Amino acid sequence: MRILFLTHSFNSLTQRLFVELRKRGHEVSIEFDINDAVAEEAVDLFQPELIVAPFLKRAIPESIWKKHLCIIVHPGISGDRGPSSVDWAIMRNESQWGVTCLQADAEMDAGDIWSSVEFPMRKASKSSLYRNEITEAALKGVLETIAKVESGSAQPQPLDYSDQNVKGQWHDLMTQQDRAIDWSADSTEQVLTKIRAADSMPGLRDRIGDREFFLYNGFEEGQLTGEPGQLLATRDGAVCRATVDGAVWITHLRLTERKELEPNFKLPAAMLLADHCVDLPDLPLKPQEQPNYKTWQEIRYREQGQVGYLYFDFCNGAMDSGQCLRLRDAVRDAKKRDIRVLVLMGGSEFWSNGIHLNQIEAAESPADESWRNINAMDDLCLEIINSPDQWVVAAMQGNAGAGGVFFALTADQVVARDTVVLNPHYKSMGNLFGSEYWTYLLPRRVGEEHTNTLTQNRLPIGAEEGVEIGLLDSLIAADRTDFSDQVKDLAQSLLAGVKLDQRLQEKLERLQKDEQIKPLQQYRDEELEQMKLNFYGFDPSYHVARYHFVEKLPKARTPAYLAKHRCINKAS
Ligand code: COA
Ligand code: THG
Repeated sequence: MRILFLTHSFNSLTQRLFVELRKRGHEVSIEFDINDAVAEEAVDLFQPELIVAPFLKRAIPESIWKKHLCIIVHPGISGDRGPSSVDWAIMRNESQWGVTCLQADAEMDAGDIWSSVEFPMRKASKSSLYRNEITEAALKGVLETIAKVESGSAQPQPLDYSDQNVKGQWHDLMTQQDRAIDWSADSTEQVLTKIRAADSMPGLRDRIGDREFFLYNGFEEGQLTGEPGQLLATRDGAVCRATVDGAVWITHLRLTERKELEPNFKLPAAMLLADHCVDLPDLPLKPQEQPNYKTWQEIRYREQGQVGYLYFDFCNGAMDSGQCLRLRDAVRDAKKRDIRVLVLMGGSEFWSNGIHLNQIEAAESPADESWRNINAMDDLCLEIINSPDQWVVAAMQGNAGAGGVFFALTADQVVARDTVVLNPHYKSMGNLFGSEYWTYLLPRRVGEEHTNTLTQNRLPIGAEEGVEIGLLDSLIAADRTDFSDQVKDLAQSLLAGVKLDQRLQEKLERLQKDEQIKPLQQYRDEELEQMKLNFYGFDPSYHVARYHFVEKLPKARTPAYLAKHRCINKAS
């Protein structure tokens, strides 16, 4: 079918539906919901057989839904309606939630129901639920809806609140008043629930000292305590804050109002609270430390027999200079252990999204911080490439973008969860050339032709396509809970396998041969030569694109590489 996506942004859910529907042979084009006229023009140009709204905040105008079947992907159980569905479900501690595909019409979310898919809720942030359970349920519901539409016989069910299966209801937009934490009364669990329901949009507004912030990314702390609301410690950029029955780590903040020259985007909490943190103890945790109480540990190293597992849960997959170098040191230490297989487990939410654009934007000199960050990232990549004594596996549970994808290719074997979406390109960030040894790592896996299409098309690809073209080695069909079990089985089979010595020998010989043809240093120098131009040259497009990204400026139009309907007609 010819399907038009009408969407607020090309977010992770929209990308996953895009990848999956195209894989099934549908022709999909995308239009950002900028205003009614733009949407009407897109419909006229593309003449879609179906319109799908994966992530829409504005009403689709009657001029469209009267003439075209429009499916709203609503992140709620049947009968649930309103703009803050997931927020309320988290705040109410719902045990079961869902995604409903309903037909757009005059009343918001009251249209006929085409499908409704439910899932058990998980104690997680709104964006984590969105990237996982909601995306999987939405995909299932959209495929079910398309099958019904294609059948020509199935009809949607009118929303009928007298039906006992319709358990949802209307909920208003959640306000900061609804979300507010009372540090003198709320338990740790209540504080975490409130932060999760607002993470990452809009963030939970709270006062710390004399400033107001939005709070993001909370974790339970099981040992430190203090006066409720009191700041207790810092760790790797996060701050620990006491509750009535324990404490929480908060890793990121955003100023609600900014003064002259202050950043108003998400940054490490300790950075924005610098004045309050000077008297706080900094309590770093080494990756190999295994506290027997709940706490926050960004980089974790665990060992089972001769297999090492390195976890790195970087918020939003963004890796600043410090994080890259701490991870490089953790890899270096792991390589000294008596292990023969090293598994890079990435994070539970993201594998990696490359260098940290927010930290760079906030730096005194964004050009210098970009340079520091990309060199730290390259040092990490080189540390992994040069691992003669271990077989390195990259186990991608979460999505990856830009340099984060090529960082994964430094491993000898790359496996990914079948739900993963990759964006193996830098071009969305101005004319950024990219580094992470991609000019060495990508062609040797996918060849010249795929290298060009992947890096020039700027489109996301699914894990399955990644394996088909050789970007990835294999898929792991798993949900979040048993992904790591399956990775451990893989690692144990590698360890037990008779071929491990041979694999290590072959990997060493291949690297030596490649270095004779062209030293890795030369790949790095050539990439960084281009990046130096991106950072310090006359073309400001990287700095402009980064500013737009970090400040979340709305797009003025849908980029041509997404709005196919605007190219076809231009060409014809
Ligand atoms: N630096 C800082 N923050 C980043 C980031 C990066 N490199 N990549 C993603 N994020 C943040 C986003 O700002 C967003 O933050 P929020 O939760 O506060 O809104 C969050 O991570 C999720 O990103 P989002 O863009 O919503 O995810 P997506 O699945 O829709 O898109 C990408 C994934 C990778 C296409 C997109 O995040 C992206 O283009 N990131 C930048 C990649 C890049 O250019 N890296 C630098 C060059 S190596
Ligand atoms: N029919 C039509 N268009 C739609 C929907 C529909 N567009 C998307 C919409 N469903 C998604 N669901 C909602 C439900 C309620 C609200 C917005 C999207 C809503 N918005 C507040 C308002 O408009 O006043 C503002 C909320 C905010 O500030 O974020 O109530 O079913 N044709």
